[in-house]
Amino acid sequence: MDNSDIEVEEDERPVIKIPGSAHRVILHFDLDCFYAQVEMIRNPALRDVPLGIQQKYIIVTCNYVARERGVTKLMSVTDAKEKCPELVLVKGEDLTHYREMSYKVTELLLSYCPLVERLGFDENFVDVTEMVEQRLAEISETDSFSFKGNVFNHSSNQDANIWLAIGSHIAAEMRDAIRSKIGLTGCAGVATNKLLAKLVSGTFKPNQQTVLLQENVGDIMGCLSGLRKVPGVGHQTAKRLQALGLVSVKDLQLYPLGDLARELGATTAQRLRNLALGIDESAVTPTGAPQSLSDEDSFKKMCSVKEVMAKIRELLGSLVERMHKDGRQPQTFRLTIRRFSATNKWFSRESRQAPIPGAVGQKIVSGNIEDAVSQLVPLAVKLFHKMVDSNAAFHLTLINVCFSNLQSRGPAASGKGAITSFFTQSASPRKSQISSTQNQVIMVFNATLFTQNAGSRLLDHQISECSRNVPPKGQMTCNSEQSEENYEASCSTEGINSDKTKPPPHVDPEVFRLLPEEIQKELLSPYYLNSLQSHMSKHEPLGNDSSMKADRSRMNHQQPAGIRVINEENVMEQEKLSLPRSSDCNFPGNVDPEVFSELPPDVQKELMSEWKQQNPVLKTPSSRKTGKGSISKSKDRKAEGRSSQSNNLLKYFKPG
Ligand code: DCP
Ligand code: MG
Ligand code: MG
Repeated sequence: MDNSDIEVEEDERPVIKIPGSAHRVILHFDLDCFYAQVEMIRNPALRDVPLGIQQKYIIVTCNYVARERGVTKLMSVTDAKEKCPELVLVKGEDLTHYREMSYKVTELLLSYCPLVERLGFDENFVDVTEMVEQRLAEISETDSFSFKGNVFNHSSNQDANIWLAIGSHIAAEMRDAIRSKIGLTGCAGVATNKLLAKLVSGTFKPNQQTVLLQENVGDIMGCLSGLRKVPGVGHQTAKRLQALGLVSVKDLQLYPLGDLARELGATTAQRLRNLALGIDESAVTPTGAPQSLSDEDSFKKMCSVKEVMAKIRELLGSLVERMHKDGRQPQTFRLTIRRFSATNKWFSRESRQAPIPGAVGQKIVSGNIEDAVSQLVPLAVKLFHKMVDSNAAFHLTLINVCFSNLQSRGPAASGKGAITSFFTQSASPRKSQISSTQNQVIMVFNATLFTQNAGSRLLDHQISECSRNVPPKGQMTCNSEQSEENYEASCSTEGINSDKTKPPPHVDPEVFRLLPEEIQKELLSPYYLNSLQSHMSKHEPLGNDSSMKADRSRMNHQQPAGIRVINEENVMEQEKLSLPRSSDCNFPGNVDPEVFSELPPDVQKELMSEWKQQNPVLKTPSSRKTGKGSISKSKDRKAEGRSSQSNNLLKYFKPG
């Protein structure tokens, strides 16, 4: 769309014509005071008292009784107590029950319609277009249609949009089911796209629903108090727009698109313009099982190895339990730390990863939790020492443990790794637990620490937006699935292409969507795709073992290609490091040789024998040529990365 699609009326309110999207019916659900509702279900005595959910020193949410008394979300505990001395506080740092309830809601919605996309813990988008079409086909022309619930800015002379009217009935049925089957109330928005459905769902709260008619799109966009209120416009983008003198949504609607394109690039300019106009063609993308599971905790100061080990053990305890319930076998373990930094408080994460010995992985799968944890702790500590010189003083503010590269184990277990297995997770006594997207975000984020171009700065921001779940004071446990933050990724906004842009093969779509446009483009360029293809075929394992191939395709599906690239680089490092190797057994691509060399001998032996038995997942020619040293390595590197483009791409994936 360009300026010609906007007609400016005399009062300068743009009339928006949206091609082709009028018949999509998208619902957005947002549960009421979610954590507080869960606690009220767990303890009905809390229903009628003002209730605040506390994480560290912040009230992350409060029930509507407390809201009536002036308590607001994200208020400090001190302020909240001042406003409402009788406020009852419940600790909300263990997310287990919230997660369980959250997945129950998604599961229930999925029983109506397959197109359900989670957004944070308490929100879901549902594309009910097909359901509406079916109902429409079943009704006779004489049936009259009314809207269920509220209609935004409704006036009596408006034509009823039959599609949205049916959508409002479906939304009401779904909300009824969520209330009667799970016991939770919530709001719903009914509109023609995700952006508008999300915007309108919160207009009447709590426990209500609202339809947005196409003719009121301009009204709802005009109601937003600033650009930052547009879902998808993050802090950084709002700042860039402000530098151009654009503060209100209307400013952005009316700013010449050509000028905006000159400042921000054509794609970003168009996307932002569309957002300001309420146009969002992104699809409701069904949420699958997480591609990684992790757990983390943040704290003010951790400065001894003893404390670090204790924290790692504690985090691993609950993570291994969750992994066991998931049913898949993790292949890779990653440790992430955050050092204290006065200037860059939230974004200075570093991580190292290592393969998990099969025997340990199997212990996780079979539920031998204690043993698995005991064997993982030394691995984690080795990774820790790779990042931190414990002879010198150190100051950590966060530790994250993560399992990735999750492999389903045969048909019997394959269903367990599906999303349904996340609906039934039972209690485990941990604070913040993170899955899927956030981890991928962290992984990409680590890459950005080492690059200094505009693209990576934007990416830093995208990630900061996605991780913006830690309050300014830094006291709060980091929750992974926060809705507002994730919306940017979910709606493919903030410098991200539309969902329609397909990632290249072997690139995780979620990670892809988070990349800056320049990088997306580079990854999609024929040059890169060709080099990727020849690269992949170079590393195909020999032979025709179909089971191996199946495994590998699963791995590729679960692990972004970039990570694979990292690992290959690490393998190449072997020669320089002259690390242990066997002439007939090569390290698979995901092995960090330095970490390998520091593993306990029995674990090393176990891994070596495993690799001997299997073909390595990814063979790197240079790692086989012992004795040729760095010359052959650099030759190999040159040959592999002759394309400067693919070389450029590597830097975005290089680990810390
Ligand atoms: N949450 C959090 N930290 C934040 C924001 C939210 O831990 N910075 C948690 C607590 C909320 C839940 O996420 O219960 C959902 O967030 P919402 O913004 O949807 O808020 P609520 O559901 O609590 O209230 P509302 O009725 O306004 O939707
Ligand atoms: Mg919400
Ligand atoms: Mg909510």
